[in-house]
Formats: sequence, C-alpha cells, structure tokens
Amino acid sequence: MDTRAAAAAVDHRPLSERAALNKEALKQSFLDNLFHTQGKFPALASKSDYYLALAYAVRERLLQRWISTAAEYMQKGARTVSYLSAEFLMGPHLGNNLINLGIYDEAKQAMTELGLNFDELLAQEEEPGLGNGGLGRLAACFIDSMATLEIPSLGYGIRYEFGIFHQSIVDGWQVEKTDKWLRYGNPWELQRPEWAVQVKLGGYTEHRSEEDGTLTVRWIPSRLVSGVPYDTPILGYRNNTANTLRLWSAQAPESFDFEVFNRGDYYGAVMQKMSSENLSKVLYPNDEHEGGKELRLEQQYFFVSCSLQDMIRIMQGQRLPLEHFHEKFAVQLNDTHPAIAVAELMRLLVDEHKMPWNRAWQVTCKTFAYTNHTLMPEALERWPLPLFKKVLPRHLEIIFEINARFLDEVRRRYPGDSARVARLSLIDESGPRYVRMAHLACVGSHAINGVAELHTELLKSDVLRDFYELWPNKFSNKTNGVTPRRWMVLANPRLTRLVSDSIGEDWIKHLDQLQKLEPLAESADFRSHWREIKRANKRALAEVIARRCNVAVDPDSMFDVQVKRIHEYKRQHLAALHIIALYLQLKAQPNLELAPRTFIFGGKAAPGYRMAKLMIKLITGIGDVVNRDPMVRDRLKVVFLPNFSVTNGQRIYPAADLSEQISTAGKEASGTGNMKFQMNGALTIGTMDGANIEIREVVGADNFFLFGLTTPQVYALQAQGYRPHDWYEQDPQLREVIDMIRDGYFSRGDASLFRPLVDSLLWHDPYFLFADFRSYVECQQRVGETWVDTERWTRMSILNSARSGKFSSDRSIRDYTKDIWHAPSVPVELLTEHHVRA
Ligand code: B1N
Repeated sequence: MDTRAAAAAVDHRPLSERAALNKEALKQSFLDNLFHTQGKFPALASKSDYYLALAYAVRERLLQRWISTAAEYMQKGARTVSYLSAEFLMGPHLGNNLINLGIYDEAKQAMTELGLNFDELLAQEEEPGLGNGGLGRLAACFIDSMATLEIPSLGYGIRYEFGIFHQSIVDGWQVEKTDKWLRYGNPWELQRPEWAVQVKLGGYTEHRSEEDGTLTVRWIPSRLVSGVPYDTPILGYRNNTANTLRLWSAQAPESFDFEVFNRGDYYGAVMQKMSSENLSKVLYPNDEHEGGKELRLEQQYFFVSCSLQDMIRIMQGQRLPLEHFHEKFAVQLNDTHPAIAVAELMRLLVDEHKMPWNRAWQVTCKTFAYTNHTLMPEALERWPLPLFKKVLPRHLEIIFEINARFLDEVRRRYPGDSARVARLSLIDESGPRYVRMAHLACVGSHAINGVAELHTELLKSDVLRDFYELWPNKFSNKTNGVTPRRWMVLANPRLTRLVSDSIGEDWIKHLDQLQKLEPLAESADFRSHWREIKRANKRALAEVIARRCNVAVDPDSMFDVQVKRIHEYKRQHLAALHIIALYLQLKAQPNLELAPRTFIFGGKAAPGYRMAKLMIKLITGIGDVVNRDPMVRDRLKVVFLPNFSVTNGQRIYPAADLSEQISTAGKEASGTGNMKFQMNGALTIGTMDGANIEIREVVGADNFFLFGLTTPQVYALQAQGYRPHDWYEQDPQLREVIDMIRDGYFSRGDASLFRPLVDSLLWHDPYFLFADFRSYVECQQRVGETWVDTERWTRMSILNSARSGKFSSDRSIRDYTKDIWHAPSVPVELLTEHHVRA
C-alpha cells in the first residue's frame, strides 16, 4: 500500500477539525480524551486525569508530524545521526511540546475556559529523570536541537523503570526515595513490540575452521534478554519535524524461560525472568563511575546491542548493504558508557553478517565518534578483565584482536617505545588487568571531542595525550550548549515576552540575535522592565522556598545560587565557608552595611558518597543557625531546596541574580548550568574552569566575577607540595571559619559530626579550597559592591543574556554536523497538508 494514499485515506475529517492547532480543536480533543481514553467525566476526574487528557490531545498533534517525518526520511533515505547515551534527562514533555507546536497560549486559554488551572495540570507530569545531571541533560538538549535543525536523528538509550532517586531532606540529611515515574502511565511513549530484539549475555565461544578455510566463531550465551523499544517523539521548534527517542526496556524472552519451565524448574524460570528484567530496572545514581558493577556493564551492552541491531534492521528495511552502514548512520558515543558499541558492531558485521575483518573495521571507524565528558581519573571507565570475560566473552576476544592490530601500528610508528605501547593499550596491565573503555572508544572512532575549549586542551595534553600524538586530526572541541526553548521560552515566559516584544521572535531559533538587546541595556525604561521580570521570578521562587523549606526569603535580596550535583570538586563547601565568614562579620559588627543575600543550594549527592552527604548536612546546619539568629536581622538566609531536577531548575534559573560556578580549575569538563543562568540574566562568579572561560570571553571581563587559581597554577601548587594546614594557619578569617565548624557550632555542639570534612580540608584539601578561599571572599566582596549599584547590575545582567548566543545547543549541533556527522537537514512536509489546503 502506498504511504501517501494510506495517510490520505485515514484522515477523512479535515485536519482543521481533528488535530488543528487552535483552542477550540484542543478543547474538543481534550474532552474526547477525557471520556474515551481516561474513561472519566468531570465529577470523577482527578487532576492527573485532566493532565493525561490534555497530554493525549497534544499527542494526537505530535503523531501526525511523527508519521510525516518517518515517511520523509524513508523516502529520502536520509543520513541519520544516532545519539547513543545511557542517560536522557528529558524533563516534563507537555509544556515543551506545547511551546514547540506553538500552542502554549491556546492550550492555557482552552483549559482556563473549561474552568481548569493550566499550571496545576502541567505540574501533574512526573518528569522522566533518566539521567544524573549535565551529561544526561546535554543529550536531551541535543535531540531538541537536532529536531529544530531538521537533522534526521535517533536518540538511543535505556527506559529505566526507576530514574534518578527523589531527594528529600530530613533533619538536614539527604534521604532517597524511589522514582516511580511510570506509576500513572506515560502518554508520551509508544511501545513497539514488533521491533523487539534479542541480546545475548555470558556463556562461552566456539571457534571452528570451515571447509572453505574460513574461521567462524559461535557465541553460546548463558542468558538471553529481549529488548523492547519505547518511542517518544521529539518535536522541533515550530517545524514539522518529529524525531524519535528510542529507549529499550529489558524483558525475559518467552521461549527461553519456557525451556527451564519444561524441565520442571518453575522457580528457576521465574527467577531468570526477574533477573533479565532487572537490566533496565534502575539508573545508577553516580555521576562518577562506580567500578566493577556487573549489572552496569550489562545495561551498557544491552542498550548498545539493541540499538545497533535496530540500525541494521532499518538498513535492511531500506535494502541497503551493510558495507554502507557508516554512510547511513553517524553514531555519537556520549562518553564511554556506550563504547562497547565498537566491539559489538564488529561482532555483528564479522560474526553474524560474515563481513571480512578489515572491511568491518573500516566501516566501524567511520561510523563512530566519541565525546569525552570528564578529566577526573576515577571517572574513566575500566572493567576488570574477569568480569568482562564473564559477561561478554566474545567481545573480549574481539577487543584483544583490535588491540593486537592497533599495537602493531603503534610499534611501527614508535619502534622500541614499549612504555608508550603499554600506555596506549586497550588493556591496562599495570596491576590486575582491566579493559580501558576510553581507549576502545578512541581507537574505534574517527573523531574525538571534549566539551569546552579548556577541557579539549587538557584531553590533548594530559588524559588522551598519547592518542593525540598518534592521531591529532581526530581531535576537536565542541563546546556544550543548552536549548533556549526549554531554558528560556518555557522556563522564563516573562523574559521571553519582553525580549520578543523588543527584538522579535527570531532569537528563539537563532540565539545570536540576542545581541540586539545590547543597546537596550542603556535604556532606563528597558532596565526597569528587566528588573521587574527578575523580581516577579524571584517572588515565584520565594513561594516555592516558603512551601518546601519553610523559610521566608526576601525577593529583594540578592539570590545567590548554586545548583548542581553535590561533589567535592564543585566545591559547594567553599560557598559554605564564605557564608560563615559573612556571618562572623555580622556577629562582630552588628550594624555592618551588608546588602541582604539569600543563598540557595540544590543538588543530589550520590547515595554512597559520604562526603557529599556531609556537605549537604553542613549547608543545612548553617541555615539552621543563620536563618534563626536575630542578630543577622534577615540580612542572610541560607536554604537547601530539596530534589533539584529539571522541573525545579526551570523555576530556579530565571530567579537567580548570581550564578556560582566555583569548581577547582581543570576539574569541570564544561558545566551547562552556568549557561542556563547566563541566558536568564544572572551574573557569574566563577573560576577559570570548563565553559566559564568561554562565558567570560563573550560577556567581557568587566561583566564576570573571576577568582581563583588557574589550571597551571593548580598543577604548580600540587607539584611543589600543597600544605593546606599552612594556609589555615596564615589566614585568621579562614581559621575562625574552620574552627567554628570543627567545634560543632553548626551541629548543635557535636564536634565529631563534621570532623571528616574538616580533617580532609586541613590535611589533604584535594580541591584547593584553602588556596582559593581568600580570592573567593574578596571576589564576593566585589559582587556585593556591584549589587548595590542597581542600574549597573541590571546593565551587566542584560549584557550577560544578550551575549549568551554561543551557548545555544543549536550552535553545538551545527558544529557537530559540520565537522563530524555531515548529516544534511531534511525538512519535513506534512503528509496530510493537502487536506488543510483543500
Ligand atoms: O558532563 C557534562 C559537563 O558539562 C560536566 O562538566 C561533566 O561533569 C558531566 C558517569 C558522568 N561528566 N561525566 C559524567 C555522568 C554519569 C556517569 O555515570 C559520568 N557527567 C559529566 C556535559 O558535558
């Protein structure tokens, strides 16, 4: 059956009635769905029913675009970007889809006319928190930008049943609760059981020489898991593109457990079913690698194998020979979590599709590109060889073969340099043996990139130095970006209106156009509007804080915000030391002129990371003391907003005055929160780290609060022997602050509670807080002086936003396409468009 004919036949009612983008049609589908999908009527319907009815009404409008997009790509045989990521931190879909369809205001109006509170309905959506932080959110911003730029793309990942844990704060400590995001169903996904694939695990291999002299290998697994895809449409901004996010869910294959069942082992069969389904059960909540977890390796292999088999199915559906795999697909590896793809594609091509090794290797290298996201040595993934062999026996053989050929090349290039051979090897043999996933990714990719300029330079000079010397042309920088659709249009409607009224709406797709705001920074009238908006956003956040933290904060105080994962290298405790220093100053000089400040923290600690959990306790402990002290007279407030998430971020970034980006130089690969703050008009206090450097470059040194050691200075201090205790001895203010924590002032007299934190700082301080303390405090002093000059601050705020164009993920994606993917845009024509016109 012809696709166009079928689509035309299906939709006899004119589109203007059924899936039209207007208020009345939306109302109609909302009611249809309330009755026919939810099976409810107003007297019985819950808020969740109303949310779902609206979600389904919107989904009808997505599906038309989705079908049109798939048909267009099939017909054009379009080159496709596959973005492989163990995490996609999408955030709620409803508001974003309404924005991208261009019917946000219509939907709001429709709900209001039906007597419903639209914002309350939006708040019903449980956000899909299928990521830990920056890396997973970057994947979400990237697929948004690819859809907006009309680049054919598939996001491939895992449909975790439980996403990142929900954080609450009890007695100042983090408490984790399971994230049951699928509890009330997920209207945005479609299960596609017909595209399920089988994944093998464990077992052993058999090598046989055939009669024709060829060698064949059979992998006899000990387990089979079936991967079922769930598809979510990803809309472009006001175009007809709806790309796909395809997440794999693990299920026990029927046939396999029946075998066991038939042998009478009912219990064993059920156990095996449960253990297979465990594979996609829960997201690992570490944003730093946690070594040696077998299930994690299985998760990685599971989604990679499913995705590559899916791409092969797509090629076969279009009758494309597998020799052309790299022409059909550009596969981006989001860190090393999917790096096993290099060995898996080799296995699929060589073992299953009988392609000669050399041909398969060429195809593989031309297919993959690898993005590195971290310089932290403990976060570089390595798998103990015995574990790897147990889970993936065939892949270990393939990796040995890749390594043997690779190291031959290295030996030819560097004769006699056995130290270099050992450093480059895919196998770490310095002690117990490990598979080095970053090396596998580098060898199997034609492009390698870091995520900010400094980070890429440090990769080249340090972490991946030997690979850079070998293949300098593989390396490039691709500075991260974030989508202005979610982080400005959706999160900050007030600012969006002001900006669009001033310079038109083009900036939403071409963020560089925000430059046009620059002259307006000199208009007193515009500045006053700008301040009113910030103030309204702060009032809204103050209400959230009052509800969640039971602390009253003043919207006229400076909102000084640090939200991100809790980590020693991100140095939330450095901010804490500064707050204590201010508090001591106020105690010593009760009438000190100090512009009121509200310190807002948010972020999750990995459940097993004790120091990070203690950092949360320290912040909440400081809040307990400072917020209640009458001598402070409301000039300082400290709040820890629980459960930092995409949803909460959307409330926080628009309300921030000051953005804290204070990681030790050389540690934060990029940071992306820094960009969300900047777009929304916050000024940054930051170190020369990650993308901060590029933010400072575009806003100008005058509009950025810089402090702290640079990366070379950190290295030098490290090399000369850093003795934090000496810094403590030599700085009376620092001494007073540390002593106060140590003596139990923020732990109700308990002098043991913060001991591990204080001792770590005094005797190790691996992230150089003491070395940066003085510089930070002085810089904060400058921040305070600037803040009281309201007009100057507003000017700086406007310029920060006006100069944030570089940090749109649209720019990042254009860079990737131009240098790595070479995937042209494919605009989509709506299949049923002629009905509308007729
Ligand atoms: O990736 C972000 C960067 O902006 C951040 O600077 C960087 O810290 C972050 C293991 C990670 N690096 N590595 C991870 C996440 C999960 C996991 O299991 C590592 N996240 C980052 C985007 O480039």
